[in-house]
Amino acid sequence: MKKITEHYVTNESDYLNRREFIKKGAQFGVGLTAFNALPSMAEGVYGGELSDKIIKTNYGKDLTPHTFKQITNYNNFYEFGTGKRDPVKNAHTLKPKPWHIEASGECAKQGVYDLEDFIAPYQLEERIYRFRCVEAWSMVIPWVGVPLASVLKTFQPTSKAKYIVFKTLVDSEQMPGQKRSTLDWPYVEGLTIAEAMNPLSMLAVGLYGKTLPNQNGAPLRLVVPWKYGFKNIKSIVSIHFQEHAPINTWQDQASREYGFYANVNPNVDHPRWSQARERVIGQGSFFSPKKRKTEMFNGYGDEVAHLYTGLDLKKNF
Ligand SMILES: Nc1nc2c(c(=O)[nH]1)N[C@H]1C(S)=C(S)[C@@H](COP(=O)(O)O)O[C@H]1N2
Ligand SMILES: [Mo]
Repeated sequence: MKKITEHYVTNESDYLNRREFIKKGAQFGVGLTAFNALPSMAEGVYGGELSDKIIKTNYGKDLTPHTFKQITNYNNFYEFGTGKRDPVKNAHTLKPKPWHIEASGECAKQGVYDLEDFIAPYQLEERIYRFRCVEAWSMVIPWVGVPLASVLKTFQPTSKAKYIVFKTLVDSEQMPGQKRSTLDWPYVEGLTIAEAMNPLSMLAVGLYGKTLPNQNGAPLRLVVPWKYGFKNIKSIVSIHFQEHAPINTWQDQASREYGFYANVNPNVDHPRWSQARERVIGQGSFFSPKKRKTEMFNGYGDEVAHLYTGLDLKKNF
């Protein structure tokens, strides 16, 4: 019995059919509540087991990832507070299982999907990517996830769909930071369909081979490594296809400072600070932090520069 409990709780992506799980639970006299009580402890802040069917890729094989501790203790997730340590302290109230994602708008396969069913068709991949926040700090993160392009193929956007728009959960019980109007909830982010189809774009379900810790956006978040961190929307519950460009959360907050594209660019400064260099988290000292030069498109120009030919990147920041 213990074995099955652990199996279900710790294998988020083991594609265990929900009905079969309920059957097994009944067979062993275990109710849903018993199972549901466990994930927040097992996965909670620290990340639970993922399927061992994760393939390694060449993405970032020459990069040295930051430690699990660094990646999970220095976060931006305003649904849990605005301090960098607030998410790790507060995100235990988020319940990443069960989790549903709604697909809507200009696509053939509209509907509400259980996360396990949503992710099941795809091969999980590990990809090590640079991560660059607009606040001029950076890390290297070993994500686990699936190419966003594969997910788009499943949902079949219509010819009218020009943009994909993601939304984060709204639930102030699970996300106590939403009791304050720090941002206009839900957090919203969008990409052009061409950006979403780029092979670099992924939906992450884990990092360091484990399910996403709550503070990193469990159970599903966007990863677009050539863009500033705020594009990488966390804890996604909605994917919507539409014809017109959305107004994204930070763009809405301060349109002079944050644009739609938010491509990492050392030549376009933020109105209040330079973007020429970045502070590498955990390197150097407090008084003398280690800095590196910001790379155009965060180092992913070969893969994405063609998306922006002819576009004035100073105007379209
Ligand atoms: N829903 C939601 N998603 C979000 C944020 C947020 O506050 N809420 N912060 C963004 C910002 S500004 C950054 S830098 C990254 C941080 O991701 P990390 O904490 O996993 O490093 O998440 C992004 N996604
Ligand atoms: Mo950020």
